[in-house]
Amino acid sequence: MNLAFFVGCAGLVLVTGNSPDPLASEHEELILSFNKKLLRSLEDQSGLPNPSVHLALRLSTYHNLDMEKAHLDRMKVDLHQNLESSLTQHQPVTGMLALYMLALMASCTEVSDMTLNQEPLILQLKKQMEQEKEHIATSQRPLTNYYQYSLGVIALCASGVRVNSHVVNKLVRAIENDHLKHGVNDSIDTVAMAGMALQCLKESKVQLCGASLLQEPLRIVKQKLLGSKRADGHMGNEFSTGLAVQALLTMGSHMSDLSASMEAMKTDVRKGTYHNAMAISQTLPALQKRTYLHVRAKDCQDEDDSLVLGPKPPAKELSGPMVSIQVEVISSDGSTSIKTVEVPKGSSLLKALTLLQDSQSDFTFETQASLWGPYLSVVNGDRARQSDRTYWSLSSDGSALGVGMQDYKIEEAQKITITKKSY
Ligand code: B12
Repeated sequence: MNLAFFVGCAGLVLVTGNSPDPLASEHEELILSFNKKLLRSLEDQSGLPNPSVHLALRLSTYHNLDMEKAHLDRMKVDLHQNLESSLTQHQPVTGMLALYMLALMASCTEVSDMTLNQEPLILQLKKQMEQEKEHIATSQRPLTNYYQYSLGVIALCASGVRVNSHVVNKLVRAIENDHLKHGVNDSIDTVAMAGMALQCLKESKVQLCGASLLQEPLRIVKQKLLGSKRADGHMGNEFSTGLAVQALLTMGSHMSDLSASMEAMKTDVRKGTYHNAMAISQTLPALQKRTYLHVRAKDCQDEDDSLVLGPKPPAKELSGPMVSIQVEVISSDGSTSIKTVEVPKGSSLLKALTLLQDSQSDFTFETQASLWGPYLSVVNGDRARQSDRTYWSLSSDGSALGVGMQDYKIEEAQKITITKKSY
């Protein structure tokens, strides 16, 4: 028989008879350190509070209740105001509003009592979904993307609201017609989110659409997720595996089918692949076998309060040798420019582009804040927009970057290509 108990801050130790299971305790140590890394990200209060981070912290087994409460309060003021002003400016906020609702539910806050610009929060999300649905009807694509559309369905469904059957049908069609893309490639993150949305609907007591309508799209989602598994266990890539595991867990997959993916994520944690708080927030729940659908049954009584952060480690100074990089910009009309800049080894791409902008009068760029960090939005005065389905894609020596401009570090000479693409 397995017995479980806590050993101070060292975490959970599983005991079989008298002998501790070293693998189980190693797993819990890893989770604890990963959880602390996510908690640490709350100390940076320069940007908006991140609802995805909040959601993951609340879904965890381990907590620092004071820090989580302070973050919840910041969300209710800063994020709330930001959403209100975006709504006033008629900007789509589907994904952010959905994540905010899920984060509130995970903190046992009654979302049905809350308002945004004097209207119920839930009604605001319903309206966003109506607009998304209308946009699909006229332009064959959501206003934002199917990742956010699916998050919207999850948030409505998890709060016990019936989701309009036309909204559901649009998601079902998108799955059947293979429209869940990241740029032009398959988006396993989006497939996973869509799968969780449909699974929530299937289990919902208020949903009128029959389980039979959802059976085929759920089968396609499961097949896509399992089919995306690489030899190293990742589904899609390092950053989609956590969401894919979550989705498969909601669909009733057994741990034996997911163990290779769990191992792949644990190897990533050990290697330090996940340093962006957003990446941690999408991976930690899966490592603890939790999913976004657990917010439906969240009980905030008698929670653990054992997570404690030590002093902040000092930031690393860059004083290494200089590295020379070429920066190529390819505009939508195909015109190309190439510039060279010297940067300290280990600099981020963001730093490199800033140095280039400071040294050359004919290169400029702008970024916009996002949950993943700075997103490259304007290059040489040319803006890429969600509304016209264009973006500035990033690659190095011909290979697409797997991370953004703040996380990508320049370790050696290379050619960075920034291309305006349509999707
Ligand atoms: C949709 C999407 C896109 C769309 C965004 C536009 C749109 N309206 O649809 C497009 C196709 C343009 C895109 C581009 C890129 N993406 Co993308 N994207 C996503 C996806 C599927 C959903 C994002 C979302 O809507 N979130 C919900 C809302 C509420 O959060 P948000 O932060 O407000 O969303 C905005 C930002 O996330 C931003 N965004 C999208 N991708 C990225 C990537 C980075 C690094 C940053 C800083 C911002 C950013 O666009 C969102 C909409 O405005 C995520 C999957 C995921 N797991 O999160 C991948 C994801 C975030 N993208 C990723 C990557 C790598 C990129 C690119 C860097 C690819 C490249 N080599 O060029 C570029 C960004 C380049 C740049 N200009 O800075 C990775 C990031 C991994 C990491 N560790 O950093 C993810 C996790 C996919 C994956 N599994 O690999 N993306």
